[in-house]
Amino acid sequence: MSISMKRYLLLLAILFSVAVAYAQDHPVDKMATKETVNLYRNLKKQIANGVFFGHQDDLAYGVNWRYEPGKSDIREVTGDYPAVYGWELGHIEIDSPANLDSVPFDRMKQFIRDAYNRGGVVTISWHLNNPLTGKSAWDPSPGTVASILPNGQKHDLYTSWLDKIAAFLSDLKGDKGEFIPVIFRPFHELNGSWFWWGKNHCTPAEIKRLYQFTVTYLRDHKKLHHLLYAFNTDRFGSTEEYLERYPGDDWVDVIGFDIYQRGNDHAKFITDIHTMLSLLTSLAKERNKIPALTEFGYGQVPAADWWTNTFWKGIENHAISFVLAWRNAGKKKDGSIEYYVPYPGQVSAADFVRFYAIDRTLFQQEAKRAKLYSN
Ligand code: BMA
Repeated sequence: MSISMKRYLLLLAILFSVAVAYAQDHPVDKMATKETVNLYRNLKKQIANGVFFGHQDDLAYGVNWRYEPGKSDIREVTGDYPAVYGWELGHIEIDSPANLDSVPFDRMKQFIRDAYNRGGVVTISWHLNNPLTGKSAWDPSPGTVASILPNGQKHDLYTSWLDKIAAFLSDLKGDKGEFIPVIFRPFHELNGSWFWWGKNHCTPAEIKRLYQFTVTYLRDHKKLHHLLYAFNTDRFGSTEEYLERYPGDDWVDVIGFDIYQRGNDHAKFITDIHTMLSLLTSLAKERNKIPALTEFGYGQVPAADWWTNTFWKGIENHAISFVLAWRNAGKKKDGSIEYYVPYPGQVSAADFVRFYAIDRTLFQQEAKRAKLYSN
C-alpha cells in the first residue's frame, strides 16, 4: 500500500471514530466533562434497575438536629444515605454567606464533595430573589422576566448573579481536580404563578429565551462544562401544558415535575402521579431525556403506610431516574413544622424501611456500586 493510501485510510478511520463519538448520546453541553457525560449516560442506563432516592439538604439538618457531622434523617432511619442530594442557591445572588434556608454556602460545598466522594448525585435549585424589585422569589411583580433578558434594564444585574453561581459551581471539585457534575434546575415550577418566573408573569417566549440565555451564559460564556440542565413544571394536565414553556430539546437534559400531596386522598394522589408520570416518561422516550420526579412530598407524612402503599404505588410502574423529597426543615421561624422524610420514631419510619428494602428503590449504596461517574 502506498504512503498516501495509508494516510487516506488513517484519515478515514479518524473521521469514522469522530462520527461514532458524536452519534453517541450526549448532554446538551457538547463540551461536557467526561464525568458529566458518564453521569448523563449512566443515569439513563440505571433506569432499568430502579429509581434513585433523593433528599433536599439531607446532610445539613433534620427534624431535630442541625449540622452534626455525618448525620442524615434518611440514614438514621435506614442505615444508608440517599443517592441524590438536593441543594439550593437562593440568596447567593445577594452575597449572603448562607442560603435562604440558612445553609452556609461553604458548608454546602463540603457536603457536595462528601456526597460525590460516596458516589452520590448532586442537583441544585435556585429560588433567586426578584431582580426587578429586590424582593423574594415569591414576589411576582409583572415584567421581571422581560427586564432581565438581553437589553432589559436588569439584564446586567442578572448576569452578575449568574457570575456568582458560576463561582460557586466552579469551586466544586473532586480529589483529582475534576469538576463535580451538577444537575442544575433553574426556574422550577414555571407553570405555576407563585414565583416571578411563573406562568402569569411572562409569556412562553420570554421564559424560553431566559432559560436558553441562562444555559448559553453558563456554558459558553462562563465555560462551565459540568452541568446537566433540568426543566421542570409543577403538576400539569397534558403534554401540551407541559411543553408550553419548554425551551427545546437542545437546552434540556432532565425533564421532571414537582408534586406534593395535600390532604388525605391517597387514591387521588396515586392516580395523579401515575397520570403525570405516564405523560412524562413518554416525552422522555420520544425526546431522549432523563425523566425524574424533581420534587415531591407529603407534609409531615401523617400516614403510617404512605411510602409503600401510596408513593410506591404511584411510581412503581414508571421508568424514572430519580425522585427528590423536599427538606426536613423541622420547626421553622414562623412556628410551622415542615418535613417530608421520616426521622426515628416518626409515624411512617417503619414503612420507609420497607420502602428502602424494595429492590428497585436505590439509595447511596446502589449509587456507589453503579459508578455513575465512570464509563
Ligand atoms: C419551600 C419551603 C421553604 C423554603 C423554600 C426554598 O418549599 O421549604 O421553607 O424556603 O422551599 O428552599
